[in-house]
Amino acid sequence: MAETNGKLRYVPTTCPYCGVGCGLNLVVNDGKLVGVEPNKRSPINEGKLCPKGATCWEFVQSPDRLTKPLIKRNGKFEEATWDEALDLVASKFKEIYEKYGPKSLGFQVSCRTPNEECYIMQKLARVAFKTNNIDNCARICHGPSVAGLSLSFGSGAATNPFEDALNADVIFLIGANTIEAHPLAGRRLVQAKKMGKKIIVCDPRYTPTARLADEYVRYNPSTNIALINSIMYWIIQQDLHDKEFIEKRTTGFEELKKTVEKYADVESITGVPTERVKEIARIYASAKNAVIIYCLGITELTTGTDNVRSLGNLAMLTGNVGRPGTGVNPLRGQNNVQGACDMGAYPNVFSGYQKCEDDAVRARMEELWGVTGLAKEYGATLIEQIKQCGDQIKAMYIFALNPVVSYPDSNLVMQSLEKLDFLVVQDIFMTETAQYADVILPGASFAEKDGTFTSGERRVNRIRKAVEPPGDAKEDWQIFVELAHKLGLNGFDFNSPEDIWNDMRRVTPSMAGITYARMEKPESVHWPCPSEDHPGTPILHREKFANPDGLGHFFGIEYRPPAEVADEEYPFTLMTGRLLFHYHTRTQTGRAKILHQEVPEAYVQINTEDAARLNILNGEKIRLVSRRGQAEALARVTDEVGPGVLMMTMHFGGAGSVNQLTNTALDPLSKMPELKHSAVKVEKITGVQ
Ligand SMILES: Nc1nc2c(c(=O)[nH]1)N[C@H]1C(S)=C(S)[C@@H](COP(=O)(O)OP(=O)(O)OC[C@H]3O[C@@H](n4cnc5c(=O)[nH]c(N)nc54)[C@H](O)[C@@H]3O)O[C@H]1N2
Ligand SMILES: Nc1nc2c(c(=O)[nH]1)N[C@H]1C(S)=C(S)[C@@H](COP(=O)(O)OP(=O)(O)OC[C@H]3O[C@@H](n4cnc5c(=O)[nH]c(N)nc54)[C@H](O)[C@@H]3O)O[C@H]1N2
Ligand code: SF4
Ligand SMILES: [Mo]
Repeated sequence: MAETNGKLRYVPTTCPYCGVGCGLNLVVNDGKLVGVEPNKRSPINEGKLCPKGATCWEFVQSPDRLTKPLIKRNGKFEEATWDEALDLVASKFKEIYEKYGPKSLGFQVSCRTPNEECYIMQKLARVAFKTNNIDNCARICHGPSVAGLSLSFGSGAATNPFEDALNADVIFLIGANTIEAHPLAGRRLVQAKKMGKKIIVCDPRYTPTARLADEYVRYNPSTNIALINSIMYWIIQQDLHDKEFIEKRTTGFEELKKTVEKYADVESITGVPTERVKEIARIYASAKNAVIIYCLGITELTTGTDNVRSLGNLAMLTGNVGRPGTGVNPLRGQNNVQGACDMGAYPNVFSGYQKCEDDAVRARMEELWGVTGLAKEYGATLIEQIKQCGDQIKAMYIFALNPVVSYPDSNLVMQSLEKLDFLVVQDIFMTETAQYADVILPGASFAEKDGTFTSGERRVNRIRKAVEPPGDAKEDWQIFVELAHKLGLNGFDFNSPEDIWNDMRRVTPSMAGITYARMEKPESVHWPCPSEDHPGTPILHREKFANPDGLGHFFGIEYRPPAEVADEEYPFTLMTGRLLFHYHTRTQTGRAKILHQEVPEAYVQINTEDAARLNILNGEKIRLVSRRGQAEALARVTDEVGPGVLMMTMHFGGAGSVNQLTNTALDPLSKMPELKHSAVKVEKITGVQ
């Protein structure tokens, strides 16, 4: 904690980083943040925080926060008044809309910012410009979870709360490095282990989470479907499937059974011997209660939606849905990625997943919002918007995202942004992406505004204003209100985030019962919550699934290889991911001293045999080259990845930016790019370093 005059104020709020949603108090002294303390009353983190949560106040006070609107003139940013900046944004967007129509605009919504801001941005885009070109970064995160779980269970959200893992006998983790990426959910795994629960971890990499496992299964990257199908084959073979559950609550079992018959032996694809698959099948299926927890190792592939549906199959096959200690749980990544989707920052749904294509839904929204002509058809997704820049899309509004570092194929992203007639970036820092903007709007950080974040367990948590934004920076919701007024829109007379929340509740049946007053309790409320006397719904699908027929749907799903596989020229498989101390593009964690010092530079894990063969030493800087670009990183020589496999950090920009290498090939169902799999070659960097 920084120095203080002893008169401290404690403001309860929610961590701005990951989707666990830990409760913390911001400590304020003399109008400035001086530290944080964990909220002991929060049932989520029970008085604990991870290193990111514990330092989340530091970036707020960084001297290089954006403090004034900036307009680019003759290639240089110049300070401007809010009126100048917003007049320009309003007139440019109007002009382009009138000239080229609704599909010429792209709106990219953050998952870092409160529900209220996601809601108002999508409302503004839909009402003012009659477009569905609205998407959020769930597209490159848990888009396949939304798509896959919706198809299997009728709802795209996690089925059970984090702490419910303690009620399971077996915890099946796949493609999730929870100890580093969701540390306070990881704490539940440590507790479960102490209670004698069995933990299975399937990951191509031996991660800090894998170290917790009773059963660790290493398999070849991106062969998830082959592995899961084989596990299901051996469950059925060993007669361990739940016939009563299948009969009463599901449909499509015969199709599944027929498909998995081809997957008795998958060693040639996955690298896992059949006896081992049989054993894992027995352990998972014999549990009274077993929960599946997964993350990006499942979703960030061109098979993302199929991978998720395969996990749905596995849970239903063993009757592990709808009770404590069971379910299929995507660990939602960003602090408000669940919320951004719930709020309708999506190209085919309004808030609460009400479908735009449904005439009755649109008619109701038009009536409630007092407008006409809302768009019906599916809009362009995040990466599709990038690909359409300069062609179909002429202007773009990027709200609290850093695509130049975080989207696949950075060179393509930069070229695309350059092709736009007009780009607005609304951020709290001058990012790699903001450099491409025509107008930069300075927003406010989580500590400088009120609102709500919805965590990965569908719990809606309050954030509260502790300090004022720096300089002329404005709370982001206010920027949207003012822009709406400049555009002459009705229905945007909001005086507070709570006003916006109430407007959202009015149009969203599944959230209607969650008031700000109810969120005063540290445990808050889980949606669905249709009325104020409804207790909320921590566990989904108890009696029936959310599909229209009330049943869970099995799908027969075939294994498909990734879009780009290693070959003679690019012989390594590159996976990408996170480490404990950094968050995404480091605009925030890079400004927390301790976190920066822990890992100041990009690194890549390479297997000991490969390193020896290529004469690469631990700690040496090496170059990775793909068909799209190149990046440099320090080599970490290790057996945590197998031969032929590399794992590089995703957090660094510039020369160490992994997305210079990654592939934009998309999952056909969810449009997720293949961030977790591309083919690269490794080069030594010669000369003095
Ligand atoms: N410290 C920190 N925490 C974060 C974030 C952060 O940036 N930093 N970001 C947050 C966000 S938005 C998200 S979405 C989550 C992500 O959380 P995670 O998904 O848990 O994290 P990742 O490191 O991206 O990837 C998880 C694992 O996928 C594995 N993997 C890669 N390919 C495959 C495969 O084909 N099959 C399987 N089974 N596994 C594979 C990798 O080895 C890696 O261990 O983390 C959240 N929490
Ligand atoms: N290769 C590879 N690439 C990946 C991934 C991977 O695993 N591998 N993971 C993907 C995933 S899961 C995700 S979620 C994305 C994340 O990608 P991004 O969301 O683009 O990454 P962030 O760094 O979180 O960007 C958030 C931006 O919002 C700003 N910001 C934060 N809070 C506020 C606020 O309150 N107001 C305003 N105005 N601005 C704010 C920050 O300064 C920052 O610039 O990256 C994806 N990219
Ligand atoms: S686990 Fe996630 S929500 Fe909790 S303190 Fe760490 S980053 Fe924040
Ligand atoms: Mo994410």
